[in-house]
Amino acid sequence: KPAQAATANGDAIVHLFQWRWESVAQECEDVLGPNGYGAVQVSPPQEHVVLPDEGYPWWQDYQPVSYTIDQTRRGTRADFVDMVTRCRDVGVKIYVDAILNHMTGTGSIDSGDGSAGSSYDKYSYADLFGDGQYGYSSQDFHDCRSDISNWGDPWEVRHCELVGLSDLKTETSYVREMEARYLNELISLGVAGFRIDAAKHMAPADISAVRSQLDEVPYWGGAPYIYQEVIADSAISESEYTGDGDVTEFDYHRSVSHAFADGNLSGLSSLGSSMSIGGDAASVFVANHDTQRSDPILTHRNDRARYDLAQSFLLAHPYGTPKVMSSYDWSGSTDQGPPMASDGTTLATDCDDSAWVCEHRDVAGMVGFHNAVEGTSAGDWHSGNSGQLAFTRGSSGFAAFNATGSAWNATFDTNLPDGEYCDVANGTFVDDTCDSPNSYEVSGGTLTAQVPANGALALHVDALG
Ligand code: LAG
Ligand code: CA
Repeated sequence: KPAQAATANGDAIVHLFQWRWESVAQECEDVLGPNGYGAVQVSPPQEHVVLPDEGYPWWQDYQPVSYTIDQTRRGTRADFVDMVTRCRDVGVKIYVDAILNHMTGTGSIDSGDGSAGSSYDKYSYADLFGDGQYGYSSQDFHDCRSDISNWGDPWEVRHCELVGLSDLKTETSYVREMEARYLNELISLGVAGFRIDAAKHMAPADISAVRSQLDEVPYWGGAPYIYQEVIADSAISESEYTGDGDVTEFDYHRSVSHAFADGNLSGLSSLGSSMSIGGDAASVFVANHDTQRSDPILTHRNDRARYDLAQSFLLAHPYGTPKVMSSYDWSGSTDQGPPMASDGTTLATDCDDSAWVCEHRDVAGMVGFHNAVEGTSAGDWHSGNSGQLAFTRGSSGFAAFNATGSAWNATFDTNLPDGEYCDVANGTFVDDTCDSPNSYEVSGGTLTAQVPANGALALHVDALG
């Protein structure tokens, strides 16, 4: 076991959607590690279909061709390994978006060569690991070879095809073994967790069976962190999956997004208790790569200030494990891929280029808040009007949110020890340096301040001075 050079940061995740591996590594060193982000969710690292006729859409990456961890549009295996190591060395874990439910679909291309050169067709994949030893053939896919039509029937949701994608027979020991092999190879490269894509479309027992075959994470130790993509409805609930890890809580996404979009924060003080699972099992977010396209409530595109405010709230509130979105922008169709070269491979991220939104940087200071207040509950709720809300996190932090068009001038009872605090809602606090335009004096626990219009204020005990 290597010497532990870095200690792990907290639990906050950032989804660097579609970033190249080398850009993720650089961001870990420059921004994520120093600000306390705990992990990056990276886009799928397995060989995928390549769809030039459809303009190399982002979603080609959700159609796996093999479990080869090489030659995706985001880089090579060596780039991937280098990223895991460089992020680890600054305390940041890598979580992989793992596609276990399906392989490819019938789009413009239903057979051909994948990004690493393996040939495939919809129900046949000759070489899953690039060693000529294992494949999938027709018998490894469910017999219901048509789209899910009755979403009220859990059997259909799990055994028929999701948007025409060939549906793996995940109840068989062979498929489970292949999937565990893939995940264990990622673990051997240092990957510390998995988002289970389309978990709702797999029986919980199938996920359990794969999970039980997983190795311990090297370096950090322990089992990999698992969070499962389940858009719960009346047929399938989050609680069916909590035995295997965290579960996405879409009610949280809807409640928080609507509250900040509408400028009505009054319901947020009872947020945790209105969810169907406990915060310790919930994976929470304001937007994800699907909702920002197919069902946008509040995104970087419609109201950047309110969206940033909502992502700050996500990091300030105690419910769930927060996942911050970091997007690239699109001008036309929601299918549009990330900034790319003419062969469809992704370009390095440049946060100064507006094509890459990099909104995780806007809330970087709030990650330190999230880490500093860990273990405390939210209390002392205070509101000016319905668009304004403030709360304490024990005696470790105080945050105020103003989703109105005018500044909120108030005197607050913070519970904080007396001192001069850096306002991490408007800047960062790294290496004892406050890089924020504002700092505030707390005296006798009291703070007199102006919370900016469509803005926030946040103080915590690890950012004094
Ligand atoms: C997910 N979570 O459970 C991902 O978050 C979501 O982004 C994935 O859909 C989905 N599950 C499958 O992994 C994405 C796009 C789909 C796309 C699919 C496969 O949102 O639109 O489907 O990835 O690439 C596309 C076409 C469909 C076509 C299908 C098969 O849009 O029209 O039927 O490919 O060819
Ligand atoms: Ca399925």
